[in-house]
Amino acid sequence: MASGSDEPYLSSFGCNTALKTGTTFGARIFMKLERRSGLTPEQFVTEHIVANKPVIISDAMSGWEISTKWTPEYLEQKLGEEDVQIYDNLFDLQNVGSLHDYFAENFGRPADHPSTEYVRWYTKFKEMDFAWADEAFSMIRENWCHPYFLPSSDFIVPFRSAPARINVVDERFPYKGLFISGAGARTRLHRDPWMSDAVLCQFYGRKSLTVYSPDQACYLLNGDEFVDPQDPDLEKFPEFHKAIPVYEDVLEPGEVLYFAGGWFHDVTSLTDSISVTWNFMHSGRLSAFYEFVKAHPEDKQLEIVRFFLQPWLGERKDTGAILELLERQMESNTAFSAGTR
Ligand SMILES: O=C(O)CCC(=O)C(=O)O
Ligand SMILES: [Fe+2]
Repeated sequence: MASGSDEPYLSSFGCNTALKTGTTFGARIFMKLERRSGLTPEQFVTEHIVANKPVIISDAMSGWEISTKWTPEYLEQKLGEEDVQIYDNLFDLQNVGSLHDYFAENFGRPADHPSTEYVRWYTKFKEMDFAWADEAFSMIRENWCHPYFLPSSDFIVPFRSAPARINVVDERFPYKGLFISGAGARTRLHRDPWMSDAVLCQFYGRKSLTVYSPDQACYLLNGDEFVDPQDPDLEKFPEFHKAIPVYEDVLEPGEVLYFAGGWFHDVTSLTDSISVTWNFMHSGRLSAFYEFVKAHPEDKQLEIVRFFLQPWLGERKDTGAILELLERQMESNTAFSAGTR
């Protein structure tokens, strides 16, 4: 059921519009994200993935025991001894240490000493031994489900030959991770790699969200670098004052957020927080994905695409191999043929 505002995204504030030069906008107009419930996977694909429209699904965790199985105490008891990946406020790995030590140093801090370290404990996405979260996810697999609104087939990344279905609880997805953050810890403004879509399940605590539409890239990016909206370097980002977030909202426990590919987001933990996230590329966005790969053949994060498509790419490591697979997929508009395996 649709709820919240149905107004357009204010995309007229994008880079290529008459409003861009020195316009005084007056009151800043933000919207709450649309909140929906009872959404079928077919509706989700058409109205959000293909339409490239972010949304919060407010009933996605009904029936999950989030108030007992997703608390710091529960995770401490189950996973406290495990080593986790600790990041800064973007995606630079800082350290590997025990989850127990992270909780001790970063949860329950006084308000005037916010946390700055962020546990992003990913499942394997590269061929190397590391403190991956695969084992941890298997230890808590009974405490959640593949969200009911999310399709379980027709993904391009991770790919499965039709009619196989894929389940996020038991299988790897790109950047699938447990996100654990003390109050104040933040994920600075960014958009997710290779235009992929992301899901963020909020189990414990609250997060504030600031979301900009893809057409504001010219105000928010300088090369590969993202502006920090809370401390903008105006020499590097001289047009930042023209950028206007489309949505400002707070994600509450029990809610699931869908970040549509290419949307910029800045996320701050308002309280101690526990979330699970993962990314994907669904066939509903195949042509946008193809155009991205073609335009950015050297993009470092395509390494992760290669990891997930490896059985279909064989020994080839070049981006041309990915493009050929996508072309075949677009021609047949069905799953990659079994013969390519
Ligand atoms: O929850 C956060 O801190 C950031 C989440 C995010 O960037 C994502 O899921 O793509
Ligand atoms: Fe993100």
